[in-house]
Amino acid sequence: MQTTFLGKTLHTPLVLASGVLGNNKAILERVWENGCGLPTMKSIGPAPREGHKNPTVIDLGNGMINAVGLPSPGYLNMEDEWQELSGRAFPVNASIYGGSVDEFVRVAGFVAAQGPDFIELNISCPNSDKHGMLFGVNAQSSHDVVAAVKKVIDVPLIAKLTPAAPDIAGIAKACEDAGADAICAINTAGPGMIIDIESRCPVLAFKTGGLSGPMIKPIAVRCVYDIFRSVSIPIIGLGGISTGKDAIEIIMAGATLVGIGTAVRYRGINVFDKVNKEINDWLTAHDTTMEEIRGAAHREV
Ligand code: RRO
Repeated sequence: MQTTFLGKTLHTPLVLASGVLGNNKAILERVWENGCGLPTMKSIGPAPREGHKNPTVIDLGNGMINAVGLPSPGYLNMEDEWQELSGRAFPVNASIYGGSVDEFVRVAGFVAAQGPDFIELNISCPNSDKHGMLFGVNAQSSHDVVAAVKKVIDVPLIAKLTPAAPDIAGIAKACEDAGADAICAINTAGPGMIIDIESRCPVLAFKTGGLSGPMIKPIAVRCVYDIFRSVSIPIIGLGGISTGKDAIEIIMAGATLVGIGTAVRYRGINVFDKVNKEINDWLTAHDTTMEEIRGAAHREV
């Protein structure tokens, strides 16, 4: 199921969501070999950062809550990773974050020079009061950071958005106007909180965290549906996609590519091959194609 995305040919329409499997070449290559068309790296930040204290990830059964806390070696301390990745045979999407427009620009400029196929601007992380989501909940700051980064890179830019924005379609439009080449929606939802009633304490050490997995799929589908109506750039749709039918649903909302994150934990690393097969089986049974169903939910009946 070859797909063209921003001028690149991907062997499948499935994307590994950022943050799920880290930045090691061997693991990114393994997901690609297992049917992922575009592996995304864990967000790279401006300085070394440990992340939050444990526990950082809790499985809630119908999804997960995480406050991993943006751990990163920092963009200047990844020589080994870039060296390894330079000889790769697969495409890579490098996710980055910053705490200011200047930091985003610095990290993006450096990372773009290391040869990723795409740069994903993470303006949507729920787990820091300083980085990420701060930008993506406001149209002006989203526009400003995209416009500034766009000036210093010639790699296609994908803006990753948060469902916490009151008007995600307006944010997507602001990113498109600033020069974003694609939108990725959604990052984790919330933030949420779980409390252990015996100890009477929030379970996560950071107290709050982003929600992912099946419980957020309707939010992701609504966000992609709204974004599709407000922009003409392609959308990577993700948020609770676990099966071929989930993928078909978000494609009908308007997604060109489909991201998978939490389902890697639930269905294993070959979830990509499984979902590709399920998409194909559904398309064959309905005698249709991906192109024909993209945005189908917008047609007047
Ligand atoms: O590292 C994290 O805590 C994290 C990030 Br950067 C993000 O973008 N989304 C998320 O759910 N967790």
